[in-house]
Amino acid sequence: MNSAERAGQGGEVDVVVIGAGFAGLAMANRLQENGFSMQGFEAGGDVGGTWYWNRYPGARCDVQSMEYSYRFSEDLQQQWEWSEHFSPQPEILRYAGHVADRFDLRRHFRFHTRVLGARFDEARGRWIVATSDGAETVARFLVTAVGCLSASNVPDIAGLDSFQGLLVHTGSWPHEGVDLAGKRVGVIGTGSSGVQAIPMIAREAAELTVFQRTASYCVPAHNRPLDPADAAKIKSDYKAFRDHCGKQFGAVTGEPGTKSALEVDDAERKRIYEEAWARGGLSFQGAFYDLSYDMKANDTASAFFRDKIHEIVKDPETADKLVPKHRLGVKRLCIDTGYYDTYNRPNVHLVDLKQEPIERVTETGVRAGGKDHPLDILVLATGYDAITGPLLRMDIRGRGDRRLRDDWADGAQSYLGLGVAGFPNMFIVSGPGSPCVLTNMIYSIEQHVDWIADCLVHLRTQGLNLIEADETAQETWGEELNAMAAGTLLATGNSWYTGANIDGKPRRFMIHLDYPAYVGRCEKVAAEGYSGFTVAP
Ligand code: N01
Repeated sequence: MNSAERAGQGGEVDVVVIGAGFAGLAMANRLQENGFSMQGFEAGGDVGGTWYWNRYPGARCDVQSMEYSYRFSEDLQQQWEWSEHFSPQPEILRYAGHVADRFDLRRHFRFHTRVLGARFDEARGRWIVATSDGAETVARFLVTAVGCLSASNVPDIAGLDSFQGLLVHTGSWPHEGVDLAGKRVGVIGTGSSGVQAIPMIAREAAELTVFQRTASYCVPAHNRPLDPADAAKIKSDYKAFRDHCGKQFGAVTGEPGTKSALEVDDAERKRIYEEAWARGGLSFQGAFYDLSYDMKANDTASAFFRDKIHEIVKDPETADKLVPKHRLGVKRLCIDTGYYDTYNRPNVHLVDLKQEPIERVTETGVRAGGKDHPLDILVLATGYDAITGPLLRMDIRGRGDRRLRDDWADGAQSYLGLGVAGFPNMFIVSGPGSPCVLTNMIYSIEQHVDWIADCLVHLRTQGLNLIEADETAQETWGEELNAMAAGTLLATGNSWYTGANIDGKPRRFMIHLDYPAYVGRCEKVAAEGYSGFTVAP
């Protein structure tokens, strides 16, 4: 009988893991390797997390395939073959399934089962985890592996419920697909998801109306089949490649530029921007080293985008609307395939919500700026209640029945993004306060999972049963993060990074900006016998 079966019969497990995305799978693998019993829960019908849900047309990763994959098994990374430079969603989902099969991980999870809440029973020193199937599972440790972008943001737009056509969110796209052919489709939202979906939808739909509140900075992906020679080169010493990634700020390749945008003349600046554009991808932001903090340097990037958009988009009025009005770096760069060019199609219409705000959704479409836009399908590409959202949608209660929701009412607090004071024996994978969304997620997930597994082994070896972040260590960590983020565009902007995209959410930037330094800190904490945590028998 495996640990999942024991738990199903009211048994107790060492660890409950919430989520079977890349974090949950990696955690299950490490727990299994180390002989811990576990019960995993997953709301979806299978493994894959974000890649299970995000099946919208054009969904694709913006970190290159050879990097966006696990490094824990040399055989796996040698044998798995990616077909494209940036992997499409179906291939990443197949990869997750392959990993689950290969390491026999599915047996640890109960699918179609959502965790509703978890409470720490102080007297017993156990977590009691309540799930949507009505069951309660008892565990010594709780690991949340719920993802940072998994709680969809459905905006409070008047009349949304009254729409009689098909309403879909990119983050929960119907598995059977959506028949777009000959339909009038509307898309609200032009972040990464919208920017990927819009060109694909435009090809199939009869008419596509895009409702844009904020124009995004979009850089071409220049996606292509993966060159077997490039893959072979990386595989010839995959470890060295991974180690190199781990030394970068975001655990991804792409060296930042060595020049200031202001130290070169106009022609040279344009040449360097054009080169970055031709290379494509997120590394555009590093074309010059000072784009993120020197506003004059930043202005040169905005000017480049303005010219580029006007070069691509034939109608000058539409091009004007597509030119971002905020600074490059305030929001995440979008990586596109034919996004701007899509607006040259006769069946694509752009509504600038700053000029023509949405008044309401009606039974038959969207009314904006006094005009009705009839629609058969309305796509919400409106993003996520990021990082804290998936944690706070569950009712997590720690010591003395204190609720995580209350503790985080003014913003998240954590120690290392891994533990929270008052919530003993709970670990968060990619939590607020860690580098999480500013890294190659699979890379930083593995670091967290390894740290947690090593910690559990340490506790077991030392005969210890309790680990809990100290309030003071947590406060100091928060201060360190604030100091690190002070003045950066990312930390001050209106975006999901700061919580500004969700009405009523406290604005707090809780992302560590330097992955290698963060890893060093985690290692130091562990080497010091988990300094900043209380560990006890
Ligand atoms: O979400 P977003 P996303 N009325 O929050 C608009 C990752 N990701 O799903 O900016 C009208 O970025 C909102 O407008 P505004 C990636 O990290 C990666 O696109 O708030 N509009 C914005 O335009 C990414 O950053 C990949 O003014 C409303 C859009 O909806 C993150 O996920 C692919 C509105 C939301 O954009 C989130 O991306 C996809 C309203 N009431 C996602 N509410 C890749 O790997 C919101 N909006 C490539």
